[in-house]
Amino acid sequence: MKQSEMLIPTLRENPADAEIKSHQLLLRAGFIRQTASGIYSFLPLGKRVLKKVEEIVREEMDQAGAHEMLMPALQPSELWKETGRWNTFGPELMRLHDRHQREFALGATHEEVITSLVRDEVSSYKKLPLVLYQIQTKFRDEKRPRFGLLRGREFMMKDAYSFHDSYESLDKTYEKIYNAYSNIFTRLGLNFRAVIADSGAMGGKDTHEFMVLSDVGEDTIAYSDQSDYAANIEMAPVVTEYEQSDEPLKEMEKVATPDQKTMAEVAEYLNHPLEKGLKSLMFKVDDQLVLVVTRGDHDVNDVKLKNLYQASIVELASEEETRQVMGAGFGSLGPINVPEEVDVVADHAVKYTVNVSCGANEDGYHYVNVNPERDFEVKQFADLRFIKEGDPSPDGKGTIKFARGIEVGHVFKLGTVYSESMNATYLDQNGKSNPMIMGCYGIGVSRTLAALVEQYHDEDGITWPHHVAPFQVHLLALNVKKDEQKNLADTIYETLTEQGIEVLYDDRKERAGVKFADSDLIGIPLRITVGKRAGEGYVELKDRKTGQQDEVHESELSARIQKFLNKEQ
Ligand code: 9G3
Repeated sequence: MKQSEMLIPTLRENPADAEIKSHQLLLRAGFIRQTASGIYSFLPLGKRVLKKVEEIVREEMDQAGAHEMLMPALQPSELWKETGRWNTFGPELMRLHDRHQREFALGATHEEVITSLVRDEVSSYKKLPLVLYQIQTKFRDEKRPRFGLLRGREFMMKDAYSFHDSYESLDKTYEKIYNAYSNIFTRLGLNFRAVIADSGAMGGKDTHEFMVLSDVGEDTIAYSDQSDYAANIEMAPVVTEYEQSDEPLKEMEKVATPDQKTMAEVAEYLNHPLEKGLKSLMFKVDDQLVLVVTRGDHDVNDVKLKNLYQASIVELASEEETRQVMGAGFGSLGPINVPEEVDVVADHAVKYTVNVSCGANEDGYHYVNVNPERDFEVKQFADLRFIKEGDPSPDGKGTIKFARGIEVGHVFKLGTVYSESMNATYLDQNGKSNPMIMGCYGIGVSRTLAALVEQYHDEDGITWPHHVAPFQVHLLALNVKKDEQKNLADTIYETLTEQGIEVLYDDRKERAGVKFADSDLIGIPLRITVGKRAGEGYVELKDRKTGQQDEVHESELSARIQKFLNKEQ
């Protein structure tokens, strides 16, 4: 391809609103342009990379026995009403009316569409298992789109769905696709971990997320320093064995704590460490008010709270709602004398506290020397806190450390959640009707592209891994006005193209400095520079990743390039 014919609008500077490297570099190297907040155009270079990532996904999904199809982005609301998700999803689900005023969703995912299709077309166990996938645009109206392709409102996803007549069959497919994902992210050269995840609103049981390790990742991974245990912090169980303190119980006392609001302020004022205080937060769990009590040095894990109540929505109650029912504001809440309509639940660690402080449910007052069981009741103790670095690993081996991750894949064992609500059944060999057992499996394809740039860049620009680079070779003619340079570069371009090598030919009338800077930004793995020594047939080869460069005569060029392309990353 000749750059003089293409659209590759490179930028010298980082655009103001681009905060992370992948967002900055994809804009500066002319791979994407923003059309609206969270909505992007893929320019030719970006589209070529997207296609290569998709091809690797396709190869591995086909290998795993999945069959590609394509579903519509426009989804009739009726299907989402069958599963009840038309109402459980809020403004994030983009909706519109057609010319007849009928309601539609723009597809955020396709469980409803695929299940209604399979319900209509499959009715016998003989047709199962069935594994279908698509690579298609998804729409999710994120409240705060940010970080370029990492969190967009329109993005490319590979989503697969499997249908089974037994959980053994589901397990087999799940494992095949889990392995296909490992192959995909390995072939892409990504530093990833498969972590145990929380199935959240999807119901079902097993689920894993594929995380690319990155400091800009929004997810936190809790992993063991002595085993391959790794889990999304949202669900990582706490297995700490708290020791029973033998400190004698003291008389409970009410003390004034004027204007002391936060845990830290109260602990400071009452002169005790954080863990000798109780933190009480008021949540709305669906329509139930729940006061969640943790030790002062722990944080409430709202996902664990949600799972404890099997709730759809969990959010912090507002201060006025809290004051109305508790008679006090956020800084003075506690588990003593709580009105009936409020559930009080506590993290396991609270059971082992002795002589601690807690809010008195009266502004500006706290109790000290409070002891669980003696001074307050809880509806139940449960694992309700986030795991912390240094906690014992849930698999019993080593201790927990944290890492940030970008979620690029997520696989779920759904079970019959969707097939029951949509009545997608099959007849088994005894002629009995059963709900199909399902799995679903996603990869954020455009997000994966951004994750690649996060992992593969240096101070000069992107350093694409060979298999996904937009081109294999970048050919620069430094001065196209000089015949010997232009003729040699033209010849090299034709020869390599004939050999099936993908060449981006910078044939523009630009200064050498501009060509070098653009080439470093765009990040094609191998650069050929035709310059001053073109007359003698010598060109310069440069490896974009290592920076190594040397002079090569045009007669050896093809051999050197083949050697470079065959070299494993
Ligand atoms: C929605 C909106 C956002 C959503 C969903 C639905 C996430 C939703 C979970 C999944 C599960 C799997 C198939 C591929 C792999 C992931 N965000 N999820 O269902 F309406 Cl607005 O998408 N789907």
